[in-house]
Amino acid sequence: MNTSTIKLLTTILLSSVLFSCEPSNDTTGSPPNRLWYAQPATGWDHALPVGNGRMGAMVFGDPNTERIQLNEDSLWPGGPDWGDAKGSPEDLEELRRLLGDGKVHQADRFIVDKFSMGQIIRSHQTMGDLYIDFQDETPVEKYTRALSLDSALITVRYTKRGAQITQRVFSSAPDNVMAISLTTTATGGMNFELRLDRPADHGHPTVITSNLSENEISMKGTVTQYGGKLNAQSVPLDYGVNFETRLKVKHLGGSITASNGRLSLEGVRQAEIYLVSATSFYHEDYEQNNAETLLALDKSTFEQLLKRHVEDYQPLFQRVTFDLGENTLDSLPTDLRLERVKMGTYDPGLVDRMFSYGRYLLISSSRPGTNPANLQGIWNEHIEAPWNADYHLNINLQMNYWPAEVTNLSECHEPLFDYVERLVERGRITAREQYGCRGAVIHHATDLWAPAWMRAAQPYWGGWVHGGGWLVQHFWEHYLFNKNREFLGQRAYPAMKAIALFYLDWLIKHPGDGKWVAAPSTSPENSYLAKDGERAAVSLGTAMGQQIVAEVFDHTLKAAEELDISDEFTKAIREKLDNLRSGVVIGEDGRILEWDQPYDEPEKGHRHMSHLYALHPGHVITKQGTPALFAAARKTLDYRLDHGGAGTGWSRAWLINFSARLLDGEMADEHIRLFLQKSTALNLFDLHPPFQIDGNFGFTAGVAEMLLQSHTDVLEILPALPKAWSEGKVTGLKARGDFEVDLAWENGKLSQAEIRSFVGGQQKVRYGGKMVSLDFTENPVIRLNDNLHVVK
Ligand code: FUC
Repeated sequence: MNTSTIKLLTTILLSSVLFSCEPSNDTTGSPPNRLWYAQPATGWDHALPVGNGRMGAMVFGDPNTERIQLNEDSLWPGGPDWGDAKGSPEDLEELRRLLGDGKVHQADRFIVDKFSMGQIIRSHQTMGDLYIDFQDETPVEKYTRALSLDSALITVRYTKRGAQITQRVFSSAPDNVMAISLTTTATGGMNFELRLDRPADHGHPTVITSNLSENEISMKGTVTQYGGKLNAQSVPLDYGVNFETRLKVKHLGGSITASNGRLSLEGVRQAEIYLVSATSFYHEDYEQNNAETLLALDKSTFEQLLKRHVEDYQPLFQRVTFDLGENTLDSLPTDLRLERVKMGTYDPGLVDRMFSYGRYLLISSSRPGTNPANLQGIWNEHIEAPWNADYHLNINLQMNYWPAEVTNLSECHEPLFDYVERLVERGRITAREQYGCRGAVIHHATDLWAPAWMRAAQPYWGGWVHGGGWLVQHFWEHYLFNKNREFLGQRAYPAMKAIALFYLDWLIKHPGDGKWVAAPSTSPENSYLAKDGERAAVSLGTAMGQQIVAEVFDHTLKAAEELDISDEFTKAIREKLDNLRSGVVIGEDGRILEWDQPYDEPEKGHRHMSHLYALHPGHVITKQGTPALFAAARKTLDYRLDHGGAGTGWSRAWLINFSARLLDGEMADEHIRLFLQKSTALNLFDLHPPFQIDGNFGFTAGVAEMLLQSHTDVLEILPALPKAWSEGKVTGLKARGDFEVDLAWENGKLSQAEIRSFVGGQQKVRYGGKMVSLDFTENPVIRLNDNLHVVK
């Protein structure tokens, strides 16, 4: 054992002794489902997140200079004015000619030159920071900082000069406010200064004012991006979303004064700080909106706001519980617990915490009426964030929503649908002007303004047209899970139809076999070695492209059938689907081909495993239905992993989902361990690195997939349970067909399953090699034992 290991073990031992009596600060009682720490955050990804879907914060819990980093989901520079299309249908013809002639390097250059808007810097931005300066460095004692997942509340508590200080923070959806309360038991109260700040954008600061009569500070401005770039050209953006953030403080005892944009409070025993924020993206009259929100707040106390917040949050969060029966380590701070895991000790309790955390993060970053969760959810401290904290559509945005249906947070999926509908509208212009196609095309990355353009400085990461094809599957899945016909007819079908229509026009006949192929095509972020041994990206079809087109056609036809639609359009899809080039072709070495031909790969362990889309999130490759492909998928994954695959957090999270679909609990478990060891920050945020939230959501979805699957016509119970999860229980998971499922297991074996149907009908259920067919028409609730016998 080296000295750092000994030091760590001693810390862990001491902490468990010191903190084993750390009381629950939960509003809901025990057992506390929380992340907690025995010290202030040492960095941004040690701080704890709260959010109401639109407004978020990272709470550091610093007793000297507290920092609460603030976010709002529409703080973007620029506008919808950077165009929709580049290039022309004639350019597309030329590109296809080059490909047909095997001039792939020329095709690579051509696609970028003619169609791409190039590299773009236009980023989601931080709202700034609230600082609470206590200006008192007296050491504190009995420090705890906790995020309760049960009540979406952060509590920081410590003693300073013998007095106990408590800080609570939450972000309320029903009251549209971020609320902070500070209390002290010191009879003389406490002194502190409040200030708002925002990082300057290339030397351009945001206007901050304070107004004593209102006990207020406000911060107003326009989101700019003076370092903006379009197509590698510097394009300073001095326009964007206008915003106003207002802070109002109420205090008990003591006094308050304002100067230099700060509020100084002296001798107060209690302070309540309310932050509201509104933007021109959501409201033309956003200042008026803030004024109304603040006025409404006057009618409630902090405790009433907290009560309403918890009452709003809990019905979502409590729909699902997951417990692996290992809560003995809850007395250990979360960062130390994670350190133990990184050193090789397994901790199932941390796995169920991570699962719940993913649901907490989705509820906190994606609520009806907000923008969808971006690459960082809503938590972003930058003016120029990594990858602009935007919407990447070649896996990342989709992964954010993988847990939405199966973990019973269907409403949290809604911002994605609103957003995709905006994308489809702009994508219609792009499809028509750029390619001469009907319907809508959506490329690989976009932002608040929902342009559907191609954005590629390099063809291998940007020359991809299947963002829309992948995204509309979410509409179909939402329907499968909820069986809401109105949603299917009014929202899902029109979106699916727009994309299917594009593909009808986009497909060409492959010069080799004459079958329909989506070309030009790339495989997300990856390249192949062309005949001359040089890297190339664009090709005459890719596995993922073909798989997505097939799925769009198949699901659009199914949707049409449900809606009793049969017309020229459905006929045309049927014809093309029947003659579509397969996207799941097994190569000579037994792996699934990623491109239209078996090329050599320069990056054999590439993080994207796009050619396995048909295994997950697609439904085509299954053990029972396609055993040869199932074996080939396994081989494909093994090969990627043998060459150093799953190098990013989200990639590892995808592996958990793949393993579950391969019905291999041990493999899933291994990737869970590796995710925690290699890709998890101290606050349990996923690390690409840096922080990228997709991995958190992918993790939660993957765990759900290990417990319950419903992507075929069979509901699979505990399909990938690892040995390490010898006992546990999960309640409230959802299955396609509108079922809710509770499961309990002991010694690695199912002890009871309860399946609740909301629409009735027949359903096949499988567990441990046994299958039964159940009729829910008479009995909407059916309980089964490990033999799948119905029990009372
Ligand atoms: C995809 C990935 C990268 C990164 C970026 C935001 O394109 O290939 O790893 O996650 O999105």
